Amino acid sequence: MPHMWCPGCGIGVMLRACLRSFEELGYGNQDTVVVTGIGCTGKLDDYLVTHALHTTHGRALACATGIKAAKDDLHVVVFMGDGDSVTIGGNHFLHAARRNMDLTAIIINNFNFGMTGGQFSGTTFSGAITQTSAYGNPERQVDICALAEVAGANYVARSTPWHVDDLKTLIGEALGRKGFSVVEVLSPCPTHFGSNNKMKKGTEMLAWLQEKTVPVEAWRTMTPEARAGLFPIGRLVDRNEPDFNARYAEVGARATGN
Ligand SMILES: Cc1ncc(C[n+]2csc(CCOP(=O)(O)OP(=O)(O)O)c2C)c(N)n1
Ligand code: SF4
Repeated sequence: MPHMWCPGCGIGVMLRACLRSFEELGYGNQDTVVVTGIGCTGKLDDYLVTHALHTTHGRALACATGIKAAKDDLHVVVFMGDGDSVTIGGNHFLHAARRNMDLTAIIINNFNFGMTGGQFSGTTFSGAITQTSAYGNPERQVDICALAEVAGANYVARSTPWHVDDLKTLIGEALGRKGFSVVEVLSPCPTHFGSNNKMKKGTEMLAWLQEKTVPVEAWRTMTPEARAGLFPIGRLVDRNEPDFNARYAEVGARATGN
């Protein structure tokens, strides 16, 4: 199918893994709502026939929260870039996790603002070269998965398009969990982040992602020094706290004496 993404971009690989999981879980176009923000990732609803809400930049989780609070029977799946989710949209990310909203957030973390030309975002690591940090990013990066965990998400996982089978499994698990579930997909943007950091080809970025990631089981045995600059991948958090709608229903029952 013709699409807008650059050669070597990871978004299409993630979308394919997700659609295979939709099919396996029986998610149909009447009971599924895809919510997106603005960016290369946010464009993916153009290629779907589900209900879709293309929101403003950074507000996808706020809109998805409203949908889920009103229509608990819908599957609500939110696709965002690292800008949408934890930079301009960081406040909504924190509160969706804190409320444990029954949403699945799938986040393409390509370490920069892809659509607008490769400026640094909240996940760009220190020293990285971007369009707005020609001599190295002076800021430190947000760890999306750690943030989701401490804020209260039920399920948190991380993978990459290099690990495509694991990626599909983790997305399927996230979709199947109640409460706020997050899958961070570390993803190549060869056009901007890669080009700015000596990885012009998608294959070079995939090899780099392979080097930067460690299965979480091995990660747990490593010293803090050995972990520096690496990302644990796999299922990082899996718990079963009540979601927002369940707790709201309890309050409703108390209020009405039922
Ligand atoms: C309120 C607002 N601020 C800024 C923009 C400009 N803008 C459009 S997309 C984007 C960044 C997209 O980056 P990200 O969310 O990481 O997605 P990617 O393109 O990398 O998939 C920005 C800053 C906008 N559309 N709206
Ligand atoms: S600019 Fe980057 S994120 Fe956007 S489509 Fe191209 S490779 Fe993908």
